[in-house]
Amino acid sequence: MSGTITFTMIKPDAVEANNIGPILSMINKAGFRINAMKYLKLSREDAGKFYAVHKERPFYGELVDYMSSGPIVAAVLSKENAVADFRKLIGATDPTKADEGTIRKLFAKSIAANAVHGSDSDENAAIEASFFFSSLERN
Ligand code: IDP
Ligand code: MG
Repeated sequence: MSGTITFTMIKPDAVEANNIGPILSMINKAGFRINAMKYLKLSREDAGKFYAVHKERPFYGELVDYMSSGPIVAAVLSKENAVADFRKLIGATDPTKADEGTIRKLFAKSIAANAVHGSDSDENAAIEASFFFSSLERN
């Protein structure tokens, strides 16, 4: 692996809309390598654990319901400056505020169903990657 890592999920709305391919293509074209990847459906309990940092926020229940509503793709990505560059590629949380050409601007349905997750720090990228993948599964 070269560079630093970030963690992403293609969320249920984007999987449902058949946008796994176009989103992975944008990720690769932006220079990220895929070091690990899996397709799965989160249980409500696991979605709650993943987003535990948000449990006091008003949208927590909605977020957990949504993230366990259908299959997702989880992946570990690497690139120089991976966390910040990936946040730039995905755009703002609210797709109506996301820059033109970003993944959320192109594919998100709403502020909750916003197509993709991206880690917000190197520390959280490591925690989130290990939530889904053991070191043996990462290349
Ligand atoms: P981020 O995904 O851009 O880092 P966060 O503030 O960490 O945004 O929120 C985590 C996720 O919670 C968002 O991606 C989105 O799916 C959901 N979310 C954030 N704000 C709202 C809201 O105001 N209403 C409903 N869902 C929200
Ligand atoms: Mg976040």
